[in-house]
Formats: sequence, C-alpha cells, structure tokens
Amino acid sequence: MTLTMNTITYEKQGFIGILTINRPKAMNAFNNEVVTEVYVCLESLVKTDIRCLIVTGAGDKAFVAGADIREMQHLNPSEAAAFSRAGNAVMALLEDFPVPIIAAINGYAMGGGCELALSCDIRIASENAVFAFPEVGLGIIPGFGGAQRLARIIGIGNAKELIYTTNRITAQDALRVGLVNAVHPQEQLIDKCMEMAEKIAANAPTAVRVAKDVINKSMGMELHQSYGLEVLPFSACFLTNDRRMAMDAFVEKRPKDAFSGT
Ligand code: DAK
Repeated sequence: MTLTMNTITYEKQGFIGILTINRPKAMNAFNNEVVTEVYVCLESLVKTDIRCLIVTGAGDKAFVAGADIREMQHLNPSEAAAFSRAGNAVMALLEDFPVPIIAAINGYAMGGGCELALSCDIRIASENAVFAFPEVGLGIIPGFGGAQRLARIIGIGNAKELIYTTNRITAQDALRVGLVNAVHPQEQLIDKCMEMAEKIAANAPTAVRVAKDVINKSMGMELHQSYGLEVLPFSACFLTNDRRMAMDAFVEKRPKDAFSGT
C-alpha cells in the first residue's frame, strides 16, 4: 500500500511501513495539515499487518524543524488549544501504536520534531542531525509532551539543560546522552533503519507487540507496582501458534519457520 497526501507519504515494503513528513521547503515543520495527515495515516495503519514503522522527513536537511512558526504566529488561544490537542493525539498514537516505531532522524529535529522522535520507540540519527528545544526562546514551552518524555529518556539534568538553554546538540552528543540509539552516515540511514526494522519484523509479532505494551505501561509506574504486569500478557503469548512453533523448533533442533503472526 502506498499513500500520498499533501504533506506526507506512506509506503510499505514487506512488513515494514515508512511514513515520510514531506514539506522539505519548510524543513518539514509541523502545521495543522501535517498533524491531521499523520494522524489519519497512523489510524489507518493500526489494523494492518505491518510489524514495524519507520518515520522520517523528506530531503537531506530536516527530520522535522518543529511546529510551524509562521502558522503558530497567528493562532489565538483557542486555536492554540486545538493545535495542542491534535498534536498530543498524534504523539499518543505514536507512543501507543501497536508495533514498534523507529524515528530515522535525517537532519534538524527541533522542538516538536524532537518531541515526535521522543514518541517513537527507537531513534536512529544521521551524522548531520541536530537536536534542540527552541521553545523558551520563542516564549512557549515544549507542548507535545516533550518535557516529560525527554527527562525520562535522557535524565532530568540533561533535559533541563537542553530546554532552559535551547542549545543545539549534534548527533554524537545526542548519542552520548542517550537521546538516540545510533548514528550513521546520512546515505546509510534508511538502510540501517530498514535493517533494524526487518530484524524486529522477523520476530514473533504478537510477542513484540505485547513487549512494547508492557514496557510502555511499566514506564508510568513505580517498580513495585509494575511487578506482575507481564503475567497476563506473558500467558497470552502461550495461545499463539508462533510461540508453539518456535519452542518446538528449539527442542527438536531444527530451524524455525517464519513467524505467521498467529
Ligand atoms: N516553521 C516554519 N517554517 C520553518 C521552520 C519552522 N519551524 N523551520 C524552518 N522553516 C522554513 C524557513 O522559514 C525557511 O523558509 P523560507 O524562508 O525559505 O520560505 C525554510 O524553512 C528553510 O529554513 P532556513 O532558511 O531557516 O534554513 P537554515 O538551514 O538556515 O536553518 C533551521 C534551518 C532548522 C536551523 C532554521 O530554519 C530554524 O531555526 N528553524 C526554526 C526551528 C524552530 O525554532 N522550530 C520551532 C520550535 S518550537 C504546542 C505544541 C508544540 C509546539 C508548540 C505548541 N502546543 C501544545 C500548542 C512546538 C513548538 C516548537 O516546535
């Protein structure tokens, strides 16, 4: 399936989906139209057979350079609230999306663009990627859950430094603080992300989905509250043909079949 809208494109290769924010002339900045189209696309993918999704930006300069400042400039408070609600709905949909999402960060990831990446499961950057939270320099704060997610991912001290100073950091610095999982030359970025996506897609689909759900749920809990969270999901995996096939193959010392997702 391929899908082309005004500001996004979507294509599927095997079990991997690739969603591209496509406004390169505006550094793929997030306006209302992008937010709406990303939401519509993601919703339409929830019930498909994809096993991993890659999100990236068009061109070789920007992943997403944040919210569209030209559009935000004219928002009144109620329009700002509507933008906020729509943007947060997209971030929640990404975070709770049933299969893992890899952000392929191919350039500037500023403000809302960095928040978009933070809502994904795994972040892989190209060497030219630049990260920053410019919001307080524009008289606003990160509005798409960035403050909360950033502190959880890179620690509260690093998050506060980035948000209060609006400093730009390189891909290597992002790697050092744990903001991204890996850095690759730009021309290899999508191939490296596809490689990881294929590895994910080759594993038992139900188990991967359940693992994502359990990890996400436990992040909002104290450790002692999350004990036992996996009991029911773990037992549900025992209903799958994939679990039976993989365990039988191990015990019978033969290669596994491809996982069927059943
Ligand atoms: N919005 C609109 N246009 C943008 C843009 C942006 N964020 N970023 C770049 N562009 C446009 C530029 O205006 C320029 O357009 P033309 O002049 O050619 O028409 C074109 O993209 C190319 O940009 P530059 O000429 O500036 O390119 P450079 O290579 O020199 O610089 C840059 C690239 C990414 C460093 C620079 O463009 C830049 O600093 N961009 C702004 C980055 C930024 O401040 N982003 C916004 C962060 S604030 C909310 C939730 C979330 C948010 C807000 C509210 N609510 C809950 C309500 C999020 C806020 C943010 O993201």
